[in-house]
Amino acid sequence: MFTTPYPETSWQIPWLHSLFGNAAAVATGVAAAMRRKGKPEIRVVCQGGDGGTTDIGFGCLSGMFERNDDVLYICYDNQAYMNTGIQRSSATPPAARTATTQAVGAEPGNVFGTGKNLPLIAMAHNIPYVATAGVADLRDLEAKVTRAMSIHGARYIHVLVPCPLGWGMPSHDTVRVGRLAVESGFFPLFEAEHGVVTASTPIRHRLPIDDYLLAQRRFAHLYHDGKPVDGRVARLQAMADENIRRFNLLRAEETEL
Ligand SMILES: Cc1ncc(C[n+]2csc(CCOP(=O)(O)OP(=O)(O)O)c2C)c(N)n1
Ligand SMILES: [Mg+2]
Repeated sequence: MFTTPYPETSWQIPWLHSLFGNAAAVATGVAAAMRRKGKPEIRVVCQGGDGGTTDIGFGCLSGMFERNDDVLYICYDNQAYMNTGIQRSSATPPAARTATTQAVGAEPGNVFGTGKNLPLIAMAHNIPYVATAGVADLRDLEAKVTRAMSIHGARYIHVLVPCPLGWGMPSHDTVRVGRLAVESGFFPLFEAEHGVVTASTPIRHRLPIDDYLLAQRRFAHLYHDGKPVDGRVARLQAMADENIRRFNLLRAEETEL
């Protein structure tokens, strides 16, 4: 919405807004209309936040994947419903403080063992292309969009986008924190085709999860005087370690996956 405040638009191509819940279905319809009009060369890109993608529009998106509709769907994941006031989404990581997962009670912040991993769910639909990307390496993002646009059928790119207000960090740290998410292993960068991982970006300088968590006030309740207050930091570290193992992120050189 911020790119198109009436009567202006920053898009120099045709665009339309859908409802929150039906973005993927609307994109499917546009692609079908273009096909029917004999203009299959017109490509359709659909964009949504993590709330719109992982929760509210999830059913329509799964349908779009399942039918292998010719649409590239891009999710900008800032890990909560940010423009309505930082409510938890199913992309909010464990322990994170949001307006609806306050840092109080027996398990402060977002509950462990909840949420969903949309890139892996997209892969489970066996669609032609799935990728994750971040804001710290724009060449990587560009290459993945270019690759996605060279393919037909349902494609999905999941971009981790730090939210200074929601994550509790200065705006000028956006790229740094985005890089820490990747270099700690907490957010793996990879590509997959037809459900199989085909590439992943190795971590150049592996960093402890503390570097990522301590940079954000949404995780401040996990530490006292810079030291973890309980075992939850270790659980988050274990999640990063599991990503590193699963996506082979610490290899010395490129190897076949
Ligand atoms: C069906 C529906 N439910 C709820 C809303 C209210 N709403 C508007 S924006 C928003 C949050 C969006 O979160 P996300 O998709 O993650 O985007 P962000 O603001 O974080 O970029 C919500 C809940 C709505 N517009 N439509
Ligand atoms: Mg969001």
